Amino acid sequence: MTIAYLGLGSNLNNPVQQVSRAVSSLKNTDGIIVCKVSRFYRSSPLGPQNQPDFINAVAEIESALSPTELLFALQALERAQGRVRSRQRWGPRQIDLDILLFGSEVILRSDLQIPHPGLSKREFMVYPLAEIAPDLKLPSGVMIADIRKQCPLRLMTILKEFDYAGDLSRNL
Ligand code: ROI
Repeated sequence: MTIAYLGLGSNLNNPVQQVSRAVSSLKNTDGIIVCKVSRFYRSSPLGPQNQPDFINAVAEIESALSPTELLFALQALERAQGRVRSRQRWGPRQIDLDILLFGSEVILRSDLQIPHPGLSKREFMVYPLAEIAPDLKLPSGVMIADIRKQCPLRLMTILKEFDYAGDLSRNL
């Protein structure tokens, strides 16, 4: 079993419900145990601005699946949840499930890069990850807490009413 961190995001068709549904689907997936889920964060879109705000969260899982098997499982969940891949780069999406970290593995393939290449720069990944794993060290040896210090918060708010993480909320 490997501890992995997943980024969840949605900005279409009731994003809060979409992210909640993705958490439920992950819980029902063989080979995945969901250990923790961050609070939900509302963030302004990275990329084209003519799209709705996103709801983002990060989940900590235990994976019995290999990185490739996990990638395929996440893609199947995205499809089951009605994600249609559009041609617009960085356009709106109903659900997006990304592998941020997989143990201490570093994978640089054309179809899969771990750690997620945007991880250190995207506040909507960094803050929820630091919330549920404050002592986490990345494969590079850098601490998530130090990345968070370097990562501007921009326009991000926490949705209090979707506080899955209970007393972990002290971390922000
Ligand atoms: N912007 C935000 N704020 N959150 C996301 O999850 C997100 N995902 C994306 C793009 C379109 C790059 N922008 C995003 O894929």
